Amino acid sequence: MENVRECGKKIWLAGGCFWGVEAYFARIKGVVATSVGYANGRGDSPTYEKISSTGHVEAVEVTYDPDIISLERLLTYFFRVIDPTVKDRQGPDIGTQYRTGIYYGDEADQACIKRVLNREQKKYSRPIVTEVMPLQNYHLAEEYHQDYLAKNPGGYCHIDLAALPRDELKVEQRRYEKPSQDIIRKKLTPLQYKVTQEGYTEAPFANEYNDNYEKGIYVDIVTGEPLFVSPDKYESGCGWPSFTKPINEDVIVKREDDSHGMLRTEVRSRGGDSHLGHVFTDGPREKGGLRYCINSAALKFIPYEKMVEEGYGEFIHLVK
Ligand code: MHO
Repeated sequence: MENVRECGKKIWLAGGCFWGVEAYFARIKGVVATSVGYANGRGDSPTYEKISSTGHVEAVEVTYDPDIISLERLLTYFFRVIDPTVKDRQGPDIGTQYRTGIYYGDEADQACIKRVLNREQKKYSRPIVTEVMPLQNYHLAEEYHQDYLAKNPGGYCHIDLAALPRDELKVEQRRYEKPSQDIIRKKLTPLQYKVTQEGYTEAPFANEYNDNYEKGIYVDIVTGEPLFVSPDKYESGCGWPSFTKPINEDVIVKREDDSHGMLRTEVRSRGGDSHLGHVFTDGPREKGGLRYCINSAALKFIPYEKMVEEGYGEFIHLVK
């Protein structure tokens, strides 16, 4: 077998129009690559126009790191977005190319697939018709179909991309690398620099986002890494933007801080290693009891309407 750690493991999933299915799996933490193609049909040169009669199915090749996400969890998320009881159709799309299927390259995956199918079957009175087969062939689809929804954010999508729990959302650190000190100095205001690079705390109340209750996402001012979303912001009265939680635990780093004669927990960003603020345990009980008290100067706010154009489209469902 291939070295799974280096190359990842692969599974091929068909859940109707592959645009949405690919966008969905591409967002999952532990999924290292995706592509879309035509699987298990006749003939060597399938095209989007021909597959209604060649038996190919629109499929997504999912390459994942099994140390981060198991096949079982991947399949569980797959079943959240398909109707496995209908034949040759998903959403409004009809035809054999829209049948649902799980295609494996490794015989050893069969047991896990069966286990998930048995469990899913209990949710339906009608039989599950999702095909389970070895992958016989897979031809990459035309370039314009690859990452279609990333390239066409408002494009047709038949599945609910929000069916993914937010803790499973991948926020790729390598997209938000920390620039050199030189660049940071040029790009930030003196206050933003002091806060993020030197751990300074800005004045309460008279700061940019304390009173901002617009819909949108808050990102690291230094790297653009997504950190917080507006539905988690609340009025704590402390004078700084207060959130009950970050987008997920991956994007922040917590550190004990005993400066100024207090024992506090500092909150830093992961990619940029910026000082953001502190987290306290006097937050709203019903929302977990935490108050992330964050300096406005460490953040950039991107309003809901601008999220897609600024490259944060994959987080839009967290803001709605
Ligand atoms: N209903 C969609 C299906 C696209 S998918 C790539 C369309 O016709 O655009 O099959």
